[in-house]
Amino acid sequence: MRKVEIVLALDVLDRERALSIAKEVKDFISHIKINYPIVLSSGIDVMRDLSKIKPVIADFKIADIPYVSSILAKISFENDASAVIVHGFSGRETVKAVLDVARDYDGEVYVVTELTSSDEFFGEVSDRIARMALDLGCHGIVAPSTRPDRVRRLREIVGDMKIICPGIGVQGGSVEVAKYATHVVVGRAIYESKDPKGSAEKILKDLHAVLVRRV
Ligand code: 3DU
Repeated sequence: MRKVEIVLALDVLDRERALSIAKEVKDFISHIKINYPIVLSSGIDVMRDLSKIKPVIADFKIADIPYVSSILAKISFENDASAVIVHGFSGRETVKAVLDVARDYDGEVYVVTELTSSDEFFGEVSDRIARMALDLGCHGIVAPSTRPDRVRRLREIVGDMKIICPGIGVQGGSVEVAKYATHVVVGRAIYESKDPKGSAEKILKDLHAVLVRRV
């Protein structure tokens, strides 16, 4: 049966706390996603340490000119990221530049289509971003679990590419996206829980229940 895996979003500020949560839940997650909060507060070395526990996705949501974007990607891969996230709205040249760097490291590139928190400027634009990601040979797209209908539509566009869906838990996203996603991103619902391991296990069960129901 198809699997849906959890990407742990570690937006905590303290290095030791990040490592301890990652170790506690490692059996229930496939990846760790880091973002600016942990790197700006505890230094980029934390990426290397976390990558010894699970592959790290560097979610710096790269959105700059191709030259600067390629530097950001290079720094991420040099610090043991297995994948980087780039904003699709930055355009084809930026995404291509990031992809070129990723190839040198055997790394992956995931492209943000639309955010969970707002669809003010998205819609048709995110369909076009998904098509671009597919055309360029990116490895995945990031799509909102808060709008499962959009994820279904984006799945039609990208075929069998990875779809990574943030927003499960505190943001109120729906586990129903398990029907279309390969990965869901969960942060606070795990790391702010009194029982991070139990919470991760429960979310994984809920996702699998959606898949079983479907068969
Ligand atoms: O809401 P949570 O605590 O589960 O964290 C969600 C993470 O996913 C966080 O790191 C954020 O930067 C990322 N993310 C979104 O929440 C929404 C998006 O559209 C894209 C990324």
